[in-house]
Amino acid sequence: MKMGLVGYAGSGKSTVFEWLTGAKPDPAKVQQGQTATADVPDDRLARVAAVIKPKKTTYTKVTVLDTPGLMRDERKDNNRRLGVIREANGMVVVLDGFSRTDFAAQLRHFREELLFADMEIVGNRITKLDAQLKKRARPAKEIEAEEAELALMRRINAALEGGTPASALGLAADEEKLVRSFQLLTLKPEIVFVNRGDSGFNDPLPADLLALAPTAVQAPAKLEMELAGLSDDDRQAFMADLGVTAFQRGPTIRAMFYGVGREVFFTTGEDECRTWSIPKGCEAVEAAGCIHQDLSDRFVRANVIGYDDFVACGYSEKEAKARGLNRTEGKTYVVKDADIMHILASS
Ligand SMILES: Nc1nc2c(ncn2[C@@H]2O[C@H](COP(=O)(O)OP(=O)(O)OP(=O)(O)O)[C@@H](O)[C@H]2O)c(=O)[nH]1
Ligand SMILES: [Mg+2]
Repeated sequence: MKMGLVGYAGSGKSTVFEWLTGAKPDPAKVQQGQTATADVPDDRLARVAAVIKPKKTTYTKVTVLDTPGLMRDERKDNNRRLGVIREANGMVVVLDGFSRTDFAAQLRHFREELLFADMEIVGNRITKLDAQLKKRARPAKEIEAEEAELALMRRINAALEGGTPASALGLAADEEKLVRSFQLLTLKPEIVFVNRGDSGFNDPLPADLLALAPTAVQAPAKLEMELAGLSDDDRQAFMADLGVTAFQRGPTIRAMFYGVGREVFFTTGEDECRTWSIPKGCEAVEAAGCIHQDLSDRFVRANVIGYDDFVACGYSEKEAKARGLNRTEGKTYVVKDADIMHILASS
């Protein structure tokens, strides 16, 4: 699960990168992008582990990608800069909330950059397909496939030109497959993060921003890093002074993770308790593949306990079994967030 931090130059992406991952970005590697990971905190897993006391507790991670910022006045290089996030599964749009107050305008402009970048890619593809279709004496099947792709590309292009992201077209599964290799930016799930300064972080986000991005979140990234570096006593005093009631780093990582359509399931045992990242609403056989491809290929069934049932049974599998709350599910079972799963595979 890779999330790209994107935004205009100086909006604080590299600061947010360090805040989230604890890793300092290397200024020499800014142009090609750099990654580090962060655990996705989960109180539910912490509670499970506190009772089961496994040898190891493992939180699923997100990989965070720092990218070069876009230029406001010199757009020429922006498509290359945006290219760095094409391989990411989702993006975090970092808005400057410490030196500017025009959050909605920043987001609107940034989304236009995404539209322009996709239009260039789709436009190039249309030109290429047009040229290819002029060549004669080829198998009818090949021509048919190219015509279908061309029609789809024209539809996407018309949407982009009208200011509509490709994600709003509701592409069918086969259409999405057809365009997957182009890694269109406006198809990527997005979450908006307002990088606040030393004040204003307790204010609600403005309505015009929420109208554009209802799941937007905010935090004072730099301030939290500075506070984290203080002694306990100093930290408490400064937090009280500044009005920081709780650190937002953990909730922000969770918002990023859930905001782009991920969920988790749990595996539990004396050796290890852990969360596994899955796409929201996936089937048991796909979830099994998130642990290991083999488990998916040789999937037989899954034993599942819903998280609330597990809690009601005192985090005991035995008790869940005794109460008939340990269900046997097949390949197509739709996994719920925080399900406790044991996957059985054939040997
Ligand atoms: N006061 C304040 N300054 C910040 C904050 N976040 C970043 N800055 C400052 O803003 C400047 C740019 O921050 P970066 O994190 O390097 O921004 P960036 O988005 O990575 O910039 P590019 O890589 O050039 O696109 C630095 O001088 C930071 O110290 C913040 O929350 N508060
Ligand atoms: Mg940077």
